[in-house]
Amino acid sequence: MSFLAKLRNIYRKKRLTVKIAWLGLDHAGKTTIIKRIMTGEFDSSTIRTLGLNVNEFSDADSGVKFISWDLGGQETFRDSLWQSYLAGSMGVIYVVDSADRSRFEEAKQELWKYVINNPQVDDIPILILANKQDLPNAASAGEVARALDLHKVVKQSYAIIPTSAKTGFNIEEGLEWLRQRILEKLALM
Ligand SMILES: Nc1nc2c(ncn2[C@@H]2O[C@H](COP(=O)(O)OP(=O)(O)O)[C@@H](O)[C@H]2O)c(=O)[nH]1
Ligand SMILES: [Mg+2]
Repeated sequence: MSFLAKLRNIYRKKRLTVKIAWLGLDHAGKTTIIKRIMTGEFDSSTIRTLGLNVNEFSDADSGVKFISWDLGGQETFRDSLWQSYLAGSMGVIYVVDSADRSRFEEAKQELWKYVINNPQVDDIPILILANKQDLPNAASAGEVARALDLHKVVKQSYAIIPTSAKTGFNIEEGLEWLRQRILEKLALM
């Protein structure tokens, strides 16, 4: 069963919208992965562009809302809409282009600035996707983890997994980790 189908049960029982924030540099693969997850239920009318780099995707059937934000090349993080969205999110998914080593440093800076060192994200689980594994020069998830300094993360619960939005490799498996964290959270609510 797919990620959305599994979350549908939560929505039917609790009428609770599950919000998930997708972050990463532009071109990492966020939109492609979201479309893949929403295949069959996805059409362009479900995308709302909230700002220059922000898109929202909703699935009425499962009550799942994804908001996707391109990081990089922006000086401020003052967008109050975005801050409140992050605060109400049950998970953060950070997508990295594993084949673009020239932007690993930038990906690390943005991850630490907007996610790991952001007080709004202190108790939100973080799933990092080392995407584009189908490309021959892609760095392994271990290499991406080292480049992002993940061993220094202490506050949050996180996981990093290799994926390919192109082939679909590991996407449902990776999201399963996040779904388990969400279920644990809901059990406490
Ligand atoms: N080879 C390969 N290309 C990918 C993968 N994921 C995304 N892309 C491509 O990378 C480009 C940027 O993807 P997009 O989803 O728009 O990135 P976003 O800016 O993070 O939303 C597009 O040309 C995608 O087709 C992947 O896993 N493998
Ligand atoms: Mg996009």
